[in-house]
Amino acid sequence: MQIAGSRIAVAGLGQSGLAVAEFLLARGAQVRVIDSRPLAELKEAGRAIERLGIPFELQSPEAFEGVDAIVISPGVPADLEELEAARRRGVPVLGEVELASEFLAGPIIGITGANGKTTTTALTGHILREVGIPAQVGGNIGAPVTGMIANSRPDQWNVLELSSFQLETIERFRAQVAVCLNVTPDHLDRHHSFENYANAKARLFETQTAGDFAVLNADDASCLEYGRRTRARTFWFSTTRAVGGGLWADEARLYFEGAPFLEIAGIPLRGRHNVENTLAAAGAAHLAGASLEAIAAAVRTFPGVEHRIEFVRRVGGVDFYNDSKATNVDATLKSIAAFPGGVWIILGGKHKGSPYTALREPLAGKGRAALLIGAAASLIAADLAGAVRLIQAGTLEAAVRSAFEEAQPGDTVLLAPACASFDQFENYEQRGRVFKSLVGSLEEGS
Ligand code: UMA
Repeated sequence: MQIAGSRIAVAGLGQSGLAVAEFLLARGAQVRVIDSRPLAELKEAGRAIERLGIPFELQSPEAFEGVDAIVISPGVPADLEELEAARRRGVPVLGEVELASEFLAGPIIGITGANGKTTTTALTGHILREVGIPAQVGGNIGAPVTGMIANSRPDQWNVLELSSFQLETIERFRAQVAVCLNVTPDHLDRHHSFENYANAKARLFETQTAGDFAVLNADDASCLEYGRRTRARTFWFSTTRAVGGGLWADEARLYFEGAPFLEIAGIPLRGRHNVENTLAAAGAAHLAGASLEAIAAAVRTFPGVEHRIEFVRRVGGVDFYNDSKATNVDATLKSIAAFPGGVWIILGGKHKGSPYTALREPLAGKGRAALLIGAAASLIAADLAGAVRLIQAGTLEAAVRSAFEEAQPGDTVLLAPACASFDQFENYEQRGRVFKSLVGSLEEGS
């Protein structure tokens, strides 16, 4: 893509938009930034573009006129009418990841899935670094791919967590090793249907070529479909059965081609879903050149990921866990499955379109109560009525206080909200930090 001298609009001024604007400016483009929120609300990113002298426009049909190309942030829906109109005028509309991939040096491990992406990405990066294979980690996990270009090198792997929002718009972006963990309903508010959501993730496998690898979950129907759609060689993993040429696990160990290489007790992460994540990370790292023995040693030293079933503190015999990253029902189900019982679960936030009824059965068995917060509280109450005791807490602060007042030694208080955070927080990270600080201020014996 011709950048120097081109007029390029960047839609969405979050982390990605800022990284893209800085990158394009440095390469001589005439950049303009567009956001649906006024500049004053855009905090650091707003101040940064003011410092750089990049013009800003509030989102409107006119703001997208008079440009040669448009680059969109992951949070900006690709089917916005303004973008459709630009396409009709012949103006290319690129996603942030698509733009970045043209300039990113080095091979790519791309990791997607409804749940487990962050843990698997961090674990893959950790393994590669531990075994001495150069790697940098980014994407949906925190650093926009565009922000990784400057540090990229031909001999260094780029381990990227990729969301459906980032994959929906890829055309030439290609991962030498592409991983999918599972596909369960998420982001239906944005993608409108499960089929669209699964098709967005499918792009990761459709852009691969014959020399690449697709690391896929043999227990997941969408992954089986991706295996049919890709030109890459498939490398399967399973937590239910032995798979030829791939990785699998029984209740005690992980195996590759019939030989055990890691005992499950050696994985320092709670829950069966983390066995799945470890299989996928091991597969990707192996395809990037790591030996299974070295992979096993590296897995044992993985410190885990913040906001992912993160142990916060034991107060008065009650354990507090932060799983703020559980932003959909499937992630919350996996979180509950990681505990034996006695769970006070904090649920709620911004509704994402899926029902909560799947939580009834596990909560009837393991839940002491569900403490409901945020905009989705009444929807969740309707879906869970009669299955578990419900406490309308409203805020995270009230939920932590009520749970602590009533929980008995041996119980667990778990923030695993099954919702996005944007109704009450900036993002799931801030929600997790607020939870940890509330838990940090609880006093023993109070
Ligand atoms: N905006 C518009 N017009 C719109 C919609 C949004 O202008 O129609 C603006 C918003 O006002 C806001 C900006 O777009 O100012 C935000 O853009 P963004 O949502 O793309 O935010 P970034 O800060 O660039 O963060 C994105 C990812 N966010 C989303 O996909 C929603 C981050 O993933 C990612 O870490 C970051 O890029 C770096 O790659 C977060 C996330 O929640 C963690 N991801 C979802 C998930 O994991 O479930 C997919």
